[in-house]
Amino acid sequence: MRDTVTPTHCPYCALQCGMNLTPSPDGSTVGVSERADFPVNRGALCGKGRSAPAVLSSSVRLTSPLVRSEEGALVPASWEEALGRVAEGFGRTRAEYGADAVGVFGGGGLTNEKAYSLGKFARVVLGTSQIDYNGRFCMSSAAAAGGRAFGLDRGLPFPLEDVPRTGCVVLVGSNPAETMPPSLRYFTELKENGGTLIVVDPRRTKTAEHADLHLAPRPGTDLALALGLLHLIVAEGRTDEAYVLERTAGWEGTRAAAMAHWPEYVERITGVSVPELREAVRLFCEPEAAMVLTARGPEQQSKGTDTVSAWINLCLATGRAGRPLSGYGCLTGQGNGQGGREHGQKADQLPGYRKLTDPAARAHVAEVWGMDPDSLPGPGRSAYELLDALGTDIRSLLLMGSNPVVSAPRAAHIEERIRSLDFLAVCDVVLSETAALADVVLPVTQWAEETGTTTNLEGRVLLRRRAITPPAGVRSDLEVMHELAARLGGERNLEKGFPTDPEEVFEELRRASAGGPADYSGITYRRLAEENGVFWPCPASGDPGAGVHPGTPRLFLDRFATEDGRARFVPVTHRAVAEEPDEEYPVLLTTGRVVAQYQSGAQTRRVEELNAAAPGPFVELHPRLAERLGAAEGEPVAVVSRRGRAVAPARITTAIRPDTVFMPFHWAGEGRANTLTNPALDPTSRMPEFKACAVRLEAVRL
Ligand SMILES: Nc1nc2c(c(=O)[nH]1)N[C@H]1C(S)=C(S)[C@@H](COP(=O)(O)OP(=O)(O)OC[C@H]3O[C@@H](n4cnc5c(=O)[nH]c(N)nc54)[C@H](O)[C@@H]3O)O[C@H]1N2
Ligand SMILES: Nc1nc2c(c(=O)[nH]1)N[C@H]1C(S)=C(S)[C@@H](COP(=O)(O)OP(=O)(O)OC[C@H]3O[C@@H](n4cnc5c(=O)[nH]c(N)nc54)[C@H](O)[C@@H]3O)O[C@H]1N2
Ligand code: SF4
Ligand SMILES: [Mo]
Repeated sequence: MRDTVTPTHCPYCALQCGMNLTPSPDGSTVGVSERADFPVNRGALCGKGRSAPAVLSSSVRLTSPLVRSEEGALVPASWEEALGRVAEGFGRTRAEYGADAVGVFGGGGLTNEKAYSLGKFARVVLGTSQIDYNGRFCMSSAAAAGGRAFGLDRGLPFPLEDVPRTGCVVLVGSNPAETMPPSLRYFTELKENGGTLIVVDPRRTKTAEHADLHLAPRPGTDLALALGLLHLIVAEGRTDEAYVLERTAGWEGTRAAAMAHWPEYVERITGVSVPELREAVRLFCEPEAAMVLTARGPEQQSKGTDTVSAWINLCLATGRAGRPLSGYGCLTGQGNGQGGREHGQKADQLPGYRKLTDPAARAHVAEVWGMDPDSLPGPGRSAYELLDALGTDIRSLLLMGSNPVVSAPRAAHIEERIRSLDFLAVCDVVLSETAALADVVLPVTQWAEETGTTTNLEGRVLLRRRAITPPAGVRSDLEVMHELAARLGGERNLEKGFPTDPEEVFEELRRASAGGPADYSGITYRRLAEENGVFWPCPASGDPGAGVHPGTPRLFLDRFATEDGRARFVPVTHRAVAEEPDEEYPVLLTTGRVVAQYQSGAQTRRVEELNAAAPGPFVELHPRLAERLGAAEGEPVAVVSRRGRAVAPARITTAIRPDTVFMPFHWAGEGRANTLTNPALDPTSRMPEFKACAVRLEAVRL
């Protein structure tokens, strides 16, 4: 008899907590229970994970394709008609404007199989270079900085289980107490073991409450902060000279840049006092081993890449990378934030974390795809640039796994760009704010209804299993790509390259990734089921006698992934945020998350208990600022930037700097934080400055 309990993983964040699902006897609902065998969360789940089955229910989701009627309404249609319209829409754009006028926008929540197929679909079926995804808005700065320092980007180069055993952890702009609650245990265990926790955040968050030392810099000044710390490290003779000599390159330039950032100067820029800087250096340098972990705070800046480089430099100067229990890591965000950035939905990328501009990579992947490497398009635009080109260079868009009307910077402008498209097709599980603007909406299956792999923030590849039968009327993203390939490929039978069975897709992904930086070729569904996850790189063994590769939980212990095996210092210097406060816009706005909502809220705003816990947007501000404004707790305030105006109730707290306000970005409408945000892009990662823009506040008279 088939076991009715299915061990699987949460649909939301990159922790990818293990959970057991048990369908009710009639199959209409599914229960979540503890899955103690999965080591990352050891049974613990946050409220989002526990309530995730609510979004499987047909009362909140799409169960029929929708097409735009002549009167302009979205009306139910058959799959035949809906798919036909999509093929026709893309076909027309391609005929009129060329292949690059069709764009594709993907998501870091898509499984590896979907992300891989989407990248292939864009390049092989649509023949477009114009594909990017929401991961660009997520960890792209850390990825760029990690790549240039270590020669390889994997969010965490070690498993989370190493965290409690190190001596000190610096969490920079990361709030795991709200964004990955079960992971907080690793940090509290660190403290129980005698280690220390430093939290760098302009707000005293729930995470900061656990810190031995909380540094509250002005938003957008983490780069200066890291340079000030490095200055003190050098001045106090705390560098690890032997390590720097043996394992790194480029120290002199970085040392010189740090020496120019005097602690007093850094104090003026950041608002963090010199004694606090000294204390941070002491806590970080005294133990044998230490870690720096960054998240979106320092990364979502127009200098996010350099900022992360500054923190990596700190690790390299003190010998805290590529050694046991030491290192730099980025806490990635979305369910497949790691795998989704490896297999080709990024504008410049081919599967296996290969570069689209590398002739050898093109030749390898073209062979797997059965095509001439010369017909593979080149790199396209980054996410914001792609969205900004909608309705002009890009006339039609396929959107899979993102809700940019809520989550893109300068969202009112992006919404207008989306409305100006000739044709928009959206695959989603719910009618998101962006899907509501589509010409065709295709309702798809989700996590518990389909099998696929994700790669969590540690680089651990996991098997998410199908536990229940999807409702009638929905199809998987893989089926959608298969059907569209058939319709758009003409005589070429392109659908054969788009299997609908996820395992078959994974088998091809293994071959496509073989030999690349993110090598999955030694990983099979069977291994994933038996071993509870495998860390990449995991090459297939060429020699049958050699046995299987065990996977790589810890990277860089012997050498870094650069040509000479040394890590690279990258000299960086402080620069201001793209939009400094001035008389007209005197306050800095930063944005982020609350525990009970997820991202654009498309899924979690449809769950009753989560809405009860986090019913709507708010503006967090300091009592001094509130007083000046005449704002009272719970009463609406308007936040105005050069991009627009948003209104939400005041939440007055001393836990935030008096020169800064914070808004969560989970809501649409009047309280949409992204109406305000600045799309100034990092020159390397093309990350927008979500974490700092100049605003003014206005009291709203009721
Ligand atoms: N509940 C919940 N959990 C989630 C998500 C969600 O939407 N909701 N999303 C998932 C995803 S995709 C991601 S990327 C992660 C994000 O996880 P986090 O990075 O932890 O989340 P954020 O709230 O965006 O930002 C973290 C902190 O950065 C601080 N911050 C703001 N500006 C600055 C700055 O200039 N410098 C510094 N040092 N800090 C600053 C904010 O005050 C905030 O507390 O969470 C994942 N988990
Ligand atoms: N101001 C501000 N803005 C931000 C951020 C910030 O910190 N501040 N953070 C940024 C970050 S880090 C991120 S990751 C983005 C995220 O923002 P979005 O890209 O908007 O992410 P989601 O809200 O998760 O959107 C995913 C969409 O895909 C749907 N979906 C879920 N599973 C599937 C599936 O399997 N197939 C398909 N086809 N659809 C599916 C969901 O219903 C939802 O509509 O927001 C960015 N925007
Ligand atoms: S922490 Fe993340 S993966 Fe774990 S249950 Fe919550 S949302 Fe799901
Ligand atoms: Mo993210």
